[in-house]
Amino acid sequence: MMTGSAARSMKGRKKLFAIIVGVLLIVGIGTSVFIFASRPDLTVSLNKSSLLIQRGTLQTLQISIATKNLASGQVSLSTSGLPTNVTASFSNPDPQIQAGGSTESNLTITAGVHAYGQNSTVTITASSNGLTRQAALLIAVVGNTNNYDIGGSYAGGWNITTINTVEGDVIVLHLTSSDSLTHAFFVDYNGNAVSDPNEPLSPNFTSPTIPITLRFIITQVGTFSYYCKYHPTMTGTLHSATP
Ligand SMILES: [Cu+2]
Repeated sequence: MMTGSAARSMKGRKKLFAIIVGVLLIVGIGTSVFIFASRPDLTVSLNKSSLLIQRGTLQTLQISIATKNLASGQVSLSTSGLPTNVTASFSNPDPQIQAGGSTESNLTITAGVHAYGQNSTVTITASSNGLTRQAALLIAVVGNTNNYDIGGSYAGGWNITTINTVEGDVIVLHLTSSDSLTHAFFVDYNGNAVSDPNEPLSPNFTSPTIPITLRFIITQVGTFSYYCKYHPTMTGTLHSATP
């Protein structure tokens, strides 16, 4: 059983302890903020995070580089992870940067006539005075657009049984049902004869006269089958080459 004065002194010690912890926390946070604020830093940023580029064309982006608490010097810029037959060049690959200053360079991305690649993450690296920072740019190379009017029936199959294309091309199908039955077109990239989430699939269509449209980009190279989702005997072959 604690006496009244013992309880009071216990309360006093707890209060003192809380004050000491509070002071230590404030000093600690203050010191971290100071260290963080005076830490040398380099930032690199792009005016775009993704780029859709047509085969055989080029596009120019801006890169901004800034420093904080870092001595003046040269910045070296480089890229990695470009899609096949895509090149990158900097208007100024080694810009000078002042202490606490900023600089810019243009980055020109050129997709050759044989370029392809749907989901390439290109890394832009900037280095100066021992610090290295990176920015990411997602690039997809797009090819030509090819339209096909495809009709299909359960008894007769598809009226087009071969599609020749190249990776990166855009395929636009105008689909009709010759027998008014319900059909749905899909490309079977993985060869399991069923429609999977990452494979192009049309909505159902039943009209012999009013087509529905399926638009997709060829993302793979190889020979694949296409089917009707409801009638596996309705098949065709899609040949996709490298551009
Ligand atoms: Cu069908």
